[in-house]
Amino acid sequence: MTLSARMRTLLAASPLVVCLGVLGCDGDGDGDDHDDHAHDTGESHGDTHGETHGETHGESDCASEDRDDEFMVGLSKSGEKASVTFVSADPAPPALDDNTWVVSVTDLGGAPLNVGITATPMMPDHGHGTPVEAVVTPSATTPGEYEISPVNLFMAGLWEVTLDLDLGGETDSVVFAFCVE
Ligand SMILES: [Cu+2]
Repeated sequence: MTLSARMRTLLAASPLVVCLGVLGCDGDGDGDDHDDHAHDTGESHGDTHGETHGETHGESDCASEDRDDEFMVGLSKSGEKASVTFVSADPAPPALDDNTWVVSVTDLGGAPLNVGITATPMMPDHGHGTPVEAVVTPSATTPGEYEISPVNLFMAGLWEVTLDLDLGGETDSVVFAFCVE
């Protein structure tokens, strides 16, 4: 028996190879739908948000970025003790350079919290932040509401903005992620 003949015999005898061959021939046939659907369920949430955004149709990096939050008034992140919710953003959605955000901070039950906030923008893919310090100003009229400005996102790409909360003896933090271009 020649070497190649032995290889063919081994390949033909292997269920794995036969199975791969069948799948390969089947390609995108309907037979696989059950498994694929189960795998995709987790990701479809993000896609749904993306579609409501509507305007990103091009080939830009942000269009293919899936680690970012889709901005909307009411976008909210919860830590272990507090929730932070967007009241407004200028510009909206957040964009390159200086941004002014107004957020509402509550406990997990929705009651306004009096907190200290430190905003720290970082670009996770580049490992740098911004030298521009955001100033946090409590609203004079609305408990739990704070203006954060400037949130300086000076480079195109994905930014993660961590809001560290000083709850008076306790701390918490939330992260908002936006891709700007
Ligand atoms: Cu960068």
